[in-house]
Amino acid sequence: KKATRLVQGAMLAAAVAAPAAAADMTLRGASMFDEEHAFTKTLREFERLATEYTGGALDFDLRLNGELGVEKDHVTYLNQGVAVDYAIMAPSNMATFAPSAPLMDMPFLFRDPEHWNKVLSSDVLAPLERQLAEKADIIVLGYAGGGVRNLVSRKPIRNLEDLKGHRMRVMGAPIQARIFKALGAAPAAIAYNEVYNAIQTGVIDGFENEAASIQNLRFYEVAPYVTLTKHTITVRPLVMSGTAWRKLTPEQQEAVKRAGREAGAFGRELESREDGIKLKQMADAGQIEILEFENRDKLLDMVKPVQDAYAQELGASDLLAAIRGM
Ligand code: MAV
Repeated sequence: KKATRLVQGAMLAAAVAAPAAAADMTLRGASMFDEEHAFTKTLREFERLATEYTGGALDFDLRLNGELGVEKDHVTYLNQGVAVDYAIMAPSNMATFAPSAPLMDMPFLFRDPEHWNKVLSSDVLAPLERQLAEKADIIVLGYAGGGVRNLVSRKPIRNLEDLKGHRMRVMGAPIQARIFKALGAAPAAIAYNEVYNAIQTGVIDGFENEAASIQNLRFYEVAPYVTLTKHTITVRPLVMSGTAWRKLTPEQQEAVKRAGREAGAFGRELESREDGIKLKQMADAGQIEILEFENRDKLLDMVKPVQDAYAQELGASDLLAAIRGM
């Protein structure tokens, strides 16, 4: 009896001392990777900052290792307002809900890291954010990314000749297949969690991806050749479902937005800094062989008409011109 009362007393004291300890709401997040991946670290930073800025009003429950599926699943959940409240994802996975979102994910969009950085530090992508909110009910809080995507294959690819007819997986957005078709490859949209097996069984001969993910999911085990086409510098929005967003007070929305923006910047710095390091780690460990692509500049000329046509179809020619002009 006495012991119970003591415990109750202690609990009461603790409650009085820390009145803000209990959160108002728990938000569930999803990552396809473990704690080591830049996306997961970015989401952790977002949680830390959002907790701080809301004075502990929000709790976070982040599910890792693809427990809640791949990004293609996450985007459906976010759109429906079920199962996942926040995540980081490739805009190419949002194509079904917001057709112009993949524009920010288009291969050869950015000249170099400086250009990429300039675009992401500006508000030039605001029209795409509006479309995401209206059509997909998904709120962009910030931008992570910063990995450089290269060809990853089971046979060496060194030039356009090798690329001819190359059976490779691309992300689901039609613009991805169009770009790689224009380069002579034979692209197929395959779910990310089927890529490893598809390469292993010879259904495809490769795909394209960035160092952080090649390493985290051990794609090098089945596709050890990495060809430096450097065709994409990734833009990976940190997003929240409109359903979760509307449950927040205006103050909490502001806090979460600030946390998302800052966590995104943290993630961009992290992933872009680690990109080359991770490639080298895998090469030094004998996991990958790094190859140059002959006449890489020629690829730019080949895809430009495809980019132009795609932007025009979306009514986004001005936006593309604005991005290119930065
Ligand atoms: C990498 O893991 C990330 O860029 C992720 O956002 C993409 O969805 C994935 O590749 C992919 O290629 O589907």
